[in-house]
Amino acid sequence: MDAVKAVLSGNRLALARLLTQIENDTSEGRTALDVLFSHTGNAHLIGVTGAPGTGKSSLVNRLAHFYRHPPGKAEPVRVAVVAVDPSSPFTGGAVLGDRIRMRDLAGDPDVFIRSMASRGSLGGLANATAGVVQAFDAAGFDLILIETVGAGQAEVDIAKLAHTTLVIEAPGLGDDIQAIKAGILEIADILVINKADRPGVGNTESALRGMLNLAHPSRYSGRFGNSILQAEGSEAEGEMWVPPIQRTIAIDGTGIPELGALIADHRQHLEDSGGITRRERFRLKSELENMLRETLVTRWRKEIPESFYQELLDRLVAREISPWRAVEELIDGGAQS
Ligand SMILES: Nc1nc2c(ncn2[C@@H]2O[C@H](COP(=O)(O)OP(=O)(O)OP(=O)(O)O)[C@@H](O)[C@H]2O)c(=O)[nH]1
Ligand SMILES: [Mg+2]
Repeated sequence: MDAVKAVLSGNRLALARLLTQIENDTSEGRTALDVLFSHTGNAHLIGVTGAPGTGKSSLVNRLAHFYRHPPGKAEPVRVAVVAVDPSSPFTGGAVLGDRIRMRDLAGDPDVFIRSMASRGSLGGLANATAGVVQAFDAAGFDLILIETVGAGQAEVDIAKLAHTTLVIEAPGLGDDIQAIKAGILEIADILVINKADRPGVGNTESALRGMLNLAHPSRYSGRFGNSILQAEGSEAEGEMWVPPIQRTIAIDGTGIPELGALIADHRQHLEDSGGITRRERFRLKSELENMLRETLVTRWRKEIPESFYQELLDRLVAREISPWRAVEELIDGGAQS
C-alpha cells in the first residue's frame, strides 16, 4: 500500500490524509492501521488532562518546545500532539488552540499537531483517538502528547491510553477543594499546578497534598500511583510511584524543564519496574474492549429496525417492561430479523 509506505517514510501529507481516514473510520483507514500496527509500540504516550482553562494547551505547547530544544546535549525528539475535545462540538476551542501552537512550532517538520473533531459517541471518539495515536507511533514520533478537557470518563479513557498521565490543576478555580476531584487524582502519575504566578497557589498545593494523603492513606505500603491500573492488578508491589506535584507557569516556561525531568523519571520508573510491559498489556486490552463494544453495538444497531427499537423504548417509558427485559427483547429481535 503506497499510502502506508509514505506514512512510514515520514511523508507528512500522507500522514495527514491517513489521520482523516482514521477519524472518519473509513475502510481505507482501517486497512492502513492493520498494516501499521506492527510498526507501533515505540512512542511514549503522555496524557494531559484537567479542567477547562487550566492551561493544558499552553503546557503542551511548552513541552513540545522543550522536547524539540532539549537542555544540554540531549537529542531533540519527534513530537506529535493530539487535542481531543469530546465535550464541546461547537466552540472550536481545540482548533483555536491549534492556531496558537502552530504559530510557535510552525515549520518544524518533526512536530505534528492534530485536533480530533468531536463526533459520534464517546466510544467512537476514543477509538478514533487510539487510531490516530497508532498512526503517529508508526510514523516514528517518539513522544505523543494527548490533551483532553473535562472531568469524567474521557479522563479515565486517556489514562488507559497513555503511559504517563499528567493532571493539570490551577489556582483560583473557585473553591480549591471543589476543583480537585479525588477521582481525577487517581489517574495522575504527575500532578501539575499550572498558573503558579496566580495568587492561591500555596492553597492549591496544600489542598492537593491533603487529597493525595486522603486518597492514599497507605502511601508508603505500596498502594500508590495510578490506581486504575493497580485495580486491574497491572502494577505489583515494589512498583510504587508517588505522584509528584510540579508547579509551572506555562506563559513564561517556568517549571517546564523540571516537568520534563519528571516525565523522564516516570518513564524510567516504568521501565525499571517492568511496569511498562504491564501497562502496555492493560492499554491494549482496554483499546480492544472499547473497540469490541463499539463494533458490536454498531453492528447490532444496523440489524434492529428503528420502529421496533422506538416501540420498545415507548413500552419502557410506560413501565410496561423493565430495562433488562427490553435488552433481552432487543437482542432476540435482532437475532430474528
Ligand atoms: N497567568 C497564567 N495564565 C496562563 C498560564 N497558562 C495558561 N494561561 C492562560 O490561560 C488561558 C487558558 O489556557 P489554555 O492553554 O488554552 O488552557 P486549556 O486548559 O488548554 O483550555 P481548554 O482546552 O479550553 O480546556 C489562556 O489565556 C492562557 O494564556 C499560566 O501559567 N499563568
Ligand atoms: Mg486546550
